Amino acid sequence: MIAIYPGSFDPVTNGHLDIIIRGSKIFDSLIVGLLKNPNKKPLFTVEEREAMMLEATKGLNNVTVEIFQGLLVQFARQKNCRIILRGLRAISDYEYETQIAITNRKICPEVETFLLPTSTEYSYLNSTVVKEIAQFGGCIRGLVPEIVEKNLRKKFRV
Ligand code: COD
Repeated sequence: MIAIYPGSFDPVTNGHLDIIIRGSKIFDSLIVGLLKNPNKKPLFTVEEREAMMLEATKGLNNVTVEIFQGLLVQFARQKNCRIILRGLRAISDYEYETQIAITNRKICPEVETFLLPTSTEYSYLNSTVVKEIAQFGGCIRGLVPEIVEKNLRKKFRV
């Protein structure tokens, strides 16, 4: 069974990676779908985010990384995939995640969403917090893959 793990991944954190590693053990193949959203101004370009994701997932044989635009369910259809995998950190994520899941099911009933609770050590972590810590010179070791730590330092010149 194929699943898509979609997101902005601006940038990928060890919390995302935890879901990818665990998801890769559940599904036969896992596509990490990186959204290219013309309405948003991310810190990293989609190509930079893709390069970091490829490096972070390079040991995982059944994981591929792809950029998508437009509706997630259209991307899922193109890939012949009926499962969307999402991570759940806290109860605060629940509302947002169920809203996306129900919307996606409304527009494409054959697609189901699987919510995987995060490992406790990453339950506080998100890309925004990581960027803020890095911007002001704080230590982000252990929160993100090495390549992301290196690129954040370069971006913020710290
Ligand atoms: N531990 C575990 N999981 C985590 C952690 C963590 N520390 N941090 C984040 N996650 C999970 C998130 O809960 C999410 O499941 C996933 O990782 C990705 O997170 P983000 O923040 O990178 O991605 P989002 O939430 O910005 O992604 C939103 C989508 C790209 C899925 C959404 O905007 C989308 O599908 N857009 C396409 C347009 C569309 O189809 N719209 C209609 C449906 S809303």
